[in-house]
Formats: sequence, C-alpha cells, structure tokens
Amino acid sequence: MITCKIFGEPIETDAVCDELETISYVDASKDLHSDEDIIFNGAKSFLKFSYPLLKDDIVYGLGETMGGINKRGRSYVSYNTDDPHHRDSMKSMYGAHNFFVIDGETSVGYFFDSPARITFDVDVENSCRVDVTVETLDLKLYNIVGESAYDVTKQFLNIIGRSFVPPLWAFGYGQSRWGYKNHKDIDEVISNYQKVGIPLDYVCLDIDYMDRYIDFTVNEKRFPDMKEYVWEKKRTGIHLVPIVDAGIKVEPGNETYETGVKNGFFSTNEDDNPFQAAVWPGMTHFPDFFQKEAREWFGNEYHKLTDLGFEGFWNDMNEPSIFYSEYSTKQSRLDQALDFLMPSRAEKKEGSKNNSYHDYHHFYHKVEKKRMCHHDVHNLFGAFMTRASGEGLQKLLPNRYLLFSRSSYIGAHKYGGIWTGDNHSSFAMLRQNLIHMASLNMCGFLYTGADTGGFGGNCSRELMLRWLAFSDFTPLMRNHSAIGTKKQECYRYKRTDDFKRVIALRYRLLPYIYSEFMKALIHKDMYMKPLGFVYPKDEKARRVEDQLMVGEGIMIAPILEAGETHRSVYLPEEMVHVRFDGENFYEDVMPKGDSLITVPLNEVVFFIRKDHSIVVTRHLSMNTAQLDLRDVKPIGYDVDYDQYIDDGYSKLTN
Ligand code: MIG
Repeated sequence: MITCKIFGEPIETDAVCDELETISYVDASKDLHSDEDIIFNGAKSFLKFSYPLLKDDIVYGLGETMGGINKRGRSYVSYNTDDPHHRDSMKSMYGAHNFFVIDGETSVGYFFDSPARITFDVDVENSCRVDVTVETLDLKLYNIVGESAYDVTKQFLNIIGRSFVPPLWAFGYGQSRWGYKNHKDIDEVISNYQKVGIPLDYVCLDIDYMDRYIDFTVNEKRFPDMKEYVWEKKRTGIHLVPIVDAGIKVEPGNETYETGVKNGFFSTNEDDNPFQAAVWPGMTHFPDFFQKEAREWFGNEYHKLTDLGFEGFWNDMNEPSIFYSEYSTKQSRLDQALDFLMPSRAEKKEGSKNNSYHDYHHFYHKVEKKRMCHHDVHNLFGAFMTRASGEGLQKLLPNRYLLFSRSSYIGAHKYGGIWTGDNHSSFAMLRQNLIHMASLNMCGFLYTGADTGGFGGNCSRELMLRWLAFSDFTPLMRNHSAIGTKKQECYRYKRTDDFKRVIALRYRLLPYIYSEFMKALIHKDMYMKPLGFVYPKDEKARRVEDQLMVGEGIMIAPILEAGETHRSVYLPEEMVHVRFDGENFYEDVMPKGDSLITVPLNEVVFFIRKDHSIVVTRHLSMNTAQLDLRDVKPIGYDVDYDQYIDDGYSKLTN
C-alpha cells in the first residue's frame, strides 16, 4: 500500500513514474499539523519528521552512504559531495538516495522525494527514532506499507520504474586507470592481459584522451585516428569507454560551449550570465540539465563520441565538483593536486577545498520556468546529467549502451548505472562495497560496483585478489585507480595465474549473473539482497552484515579481512558449498547454522541455496563476445534452472 503526501509545490524529480493508480495522493499543505509525525519548524522553514524505532527494528536503505546494512546509530546527509577521502565518519557521498525501510514487527518504507539537503538521524545516540530534516517546505513523501522489508522495497522499485539495461559486454571485466595517456598505453594494457590469459571486455579512457579536458573532443596527438582505433579494438572484442565531465570549457571555438551560450543552455549566476567555475579544463560552464531543451542538446552532443564507435561512457564530476569559482577561494591547480595526493594537507584547510558549499548558493537553474538556486535542487544535478546522456544515447544508438555516473538521485537508475566513486585500497572499503550493493539495489541501481582494488592508495596483491573475488558477483566489475598510486592491473602482480583463477569464475558464472540480473530488472526486483530480505523470520540472518544474496540462488560470504584464509559463515538453511579453483567446481552440502570455511587467496567460495541450481559455462572465454550463454552445465541441487537468455545487445522491446 502506497500513499504520497504532498507538501507545498515540489518540483518534478523524475524519480516516481507519475500518476500511478496504486498511489493515493494527499495534499498535506493545508493541514500540516494533522499528521502527528510532523514537527513544523517555522523559523527555518524546514520540514521535520520523526519515526519511532523498536529495539529489534532494522533500518535498511539510504543507498550510497557509509555505515552498515542496518543504518542504525548514525547520521546521514543527502547533499551530493565529491570528497575523495572516504572516511568512516563521512556523512555525504556522491548520491542522494532518500529511501529507507523500518523493518521489525511491521515493515514501513519512506521515500523523501526532494532534491534539497536532507538529514537522516537514524537512532543516533540510541534515540530510538529516525529523525528526518528536509531543508525545504516542498516535498513529496511516499509511505509504503508491506509484509516485509523485501515486499516494501519491491513496491518501491515498482513505482520508480525499470532500471537501465546494459549490454552483455558491460558484465565482463574492465580495466581502467587515471593516467592512461595514449593508444600505446591502452594497447599495452590489452596485450598484457592477453599475455597472462586473463579475460577482458573493456578499457576505460580517463580525462587524458580529451583535447585539454574539453568534453566531446579527442586529443589527436595521443589518439591519431580514434575512429579506426575504436573499431579495431571492437573487432578484437574490447570496448573503449570514455569519460565525460560535467563542465564545458569556456573557450571560443569550442562548439559545445558556443551552442550552449547561444541558446541559454548553461546554469546562470546572479546577473543571469553563465556561471563560471574551474574544473579540469580550467574555467567551465555547467549545462543547465534542468531545462528539457538543454538536456536534449547535451544528450545529442554524445554523437561526437558515438560517431567514433564508442558505445559506453562514464559521467564524472557531476555533483558538480568545483575546484574554485569566482566566489570561492581561488586555489591553483598545483595546490589542488597536492591536496589530492595528501589528504591530511587538504583537511587542514577547510574552506578552500573542492565543492565549497558556498558556490552552490551562487548559481541558478531554470526549473519548470522558475529560476531556482542550485542549492535547493543540488541533489538532482548529476542525475539529470545522466538523464540527458541516457535519453541522448537511446536515440543515437540502435542497440544498448553502457553508462555509469558518479553522482545520482533515485530515478537516474532508468538511464544508467553508478559507480561508488573515489574509495581507497583498504579492506574497510571492500566491506563498504558489499554494503553498498545491498542498499543501492534497493533504490533501483542494479548496475553498480566500486573501483575494484581501490582508487586512492596502493593495493596489495592480497587485497586485489580478495576484492576481485567479491567483484566477481557485482554487475560492474572494474579495476580502477588514481594517478600517482601504485599501478594495479592484474598482470603487475606476482603469480598472475591466481588472478586468472579468480577472474575465470566471473566468466564461468556469467550465464547465471546475466540471467539473474535481467530477471531482476524485468521484474523490478533486486539482484543483490541482504540476507534479512530472503529470511525475514530468521533473527540471526537479519543481523548478518558481511554476506549477501546474489540473484535467487547464490549466497556469498567473501573474505573481508587482511591476513585471513578462514571465516565463519551463517547459513540460514542447508546449502551447497561451492569451491572454484580456476578449473573445477567442488560441491559439498553444508548444514544450516554456523560454519567455518577456508578460502585460500586464489580460490573463490560461494553457496547455492537449498533446492536451487545455477548454471556455469563449460569453458572459459576471453571476453563476452566469445561467450556462449547456452553452453552451460548446472551445479547445485537437482532442480532445473530457468535461464534468461537474449543476444545481449538488442534493446528490450516494450
Ligand atoms: O578530480 O578523471 O572519481 O574515477 O579517475 C578527479 C579523473 C576526477 C574523479 C573520478 C575518478 C577519475 C578522476 N576524477
């Protein structure tokens, strides 16, 4: 059962597919006090809500936030932020995913549909409440009652609409690094992977492929014939995936800039001129993604890349990230770079960091004919960039495209996936990756993953192998790292056979992963779930924070600690314990309850649920182009597996 209370005059966020018969709308503006959950703070004109928690209630959700699967005990702030120093105490990340479920004797979900800044205090200092402060008087508040957390979430997924459909190759293994300069660097990556026999489906092009960081251009010295190059790689089964940043370089002759200025497609400053802020290209203007025409224009700009043969893209810097502007402290590029490499240096200089919040109060958008301050609609900026790109690519390409964005808001899942930004090389971040997979799936972001191995910092051999063993199961499986860190392509490490074994599992499992992903997508379901969603009556399963369900049939319990080759696992029911050694699958039945498992560094372990089976390929393929989704054998219990198959690139009809 879903009801929606409308406060004030909220703008259209594109999160909920409108006018659904299953939702009853209530205009709350006239009688604010009738609802006892609302404390109206007149002085600051914020909306406040408070929901009681029982001792055993679990609070699930909130997408891309720190903390556990159970969100109790912390504060979270939806205010999209590019802060590359992910700390445990951090309250805001790149996305705003304002959906949570309180699950206990009853299960109730809330979705705060507003692009304004929102604070969620979830049982902070044992308050036994969820307190929500919404920094506006305009809001749509959805309330969903269901039989379980899973049921509530499925109702929610149903109203926000179907997730973006990636091509099959996007489920392969991808290599990326900030610092690949030219075609030689890319060729070297590809040939080194081939040499060691590790499969590879795509390589990402970070900002250095562009001409001076100008969107939709190519640096011709570095890539003399990009079109030929892209096609040459595609013929060998490798896709190239270029990055696109949010800011458009201010420079006469830059066509995107000139068209944008001429048509009033950029965000404006107080004087109604295009707002200027410095990012990688130097001074830029930010497209006003809130205008439909600007979105159409920007989306169509991707033709400059699709014309070259690209079919996959990643959108970056779209919180938007700002180095400095006419309003903030002017900070030199060198200073920026030093801050980036030395977090402690940056932390000491609060106020002159990236994304000075100050800037967000000094530019404007045209939103449904109204002029609105960026701050009030901040959380939608990146999502609307993704919307622009997705709608554009849908028109430009006859088949599916790959798209993942850094910043997001619920609704953007219809146009692309997301990656979880600038994490670092640590086991703590690997654990966070697992937690994010559960909470992001609740918000429709099925196609997601983290920078495998970690973006910042140096990744040890052990961490990389453990991280790959987890990423084997995440739809987006991309090894990415920052310039200046130790290089972390798999072939750089000793005994590459171990890496081959771990990545081989991904390719052997692809028929299952793809099938389960597509089934979840088509049925508006989750692909990865917390254990409590599947075993809601099992109090112990509900408390598990380091295992996940993957599709209908698999449970995983990855190693998340340094120096460990054992871990305890909780099985809510009898399961088949599967070990993969690179070649063969070994199966044995394990009883319900706690068990200790052994997972050598070069093996991957997973579990198949009672009375379920899965399918794996008979042979290892070196990329998805060589993969035959039909050449499979079943493992697990003796029941049929209902496999979803399609060609992996045609758009879904309907
Ligand atoms: O200011 O394009 O999160 O993945 O490698 C840093 C360079 C800009 C941030 C992205 C990261 C990417 C990097 N970008």
